[in-house]
Amino acid sequence: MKLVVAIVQDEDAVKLVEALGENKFGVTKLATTGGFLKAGNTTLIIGTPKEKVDDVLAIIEENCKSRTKMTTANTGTPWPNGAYVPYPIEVTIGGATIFVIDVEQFKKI
Ligand code: 2BA
Repeated sequence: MKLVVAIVQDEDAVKLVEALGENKFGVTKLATTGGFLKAGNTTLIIGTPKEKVDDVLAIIEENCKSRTKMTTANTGTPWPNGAYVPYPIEVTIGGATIFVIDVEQFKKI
């Protein structure tokens, strides 16, 4: 048994959950926040037999796109008045960030 933890963009989450459900995978959806952009994203946890992990990864790949987003960063050195000046930067957010974890026990009580 494996646990697939997939952090995906909110824009892709609904159709990804639908596709996983259509393929009979159990999935739990969590509303999460990225540490860098401090914007909402979605984390899915999917428990699955290890021989089905590749199927889960293929469904994630089919349903998640990478996108660029603009954000702001502060300059490294402050102006004489002590203020940091924000400037725009573009970041590429991956289609999904995925961890595959061994499950020691799986029980439904
Ligand atoms: P965020 O932390 O909001 O990061 C969004 C995107 O910003 C990242 O996309 C990356 O392109 C960029 N980024 C992140 N940290 C950066 C930094 N220190 N300097 C410059 N750019 C930076 P992804 O790498 O595709 O990550 C998408 C989301 O997946 C992340 O949202 C975070 O929620 C999660 N994530 C990524 N790597 C992770 C990890 N090692 N552990 C846990 N969560 C992770």
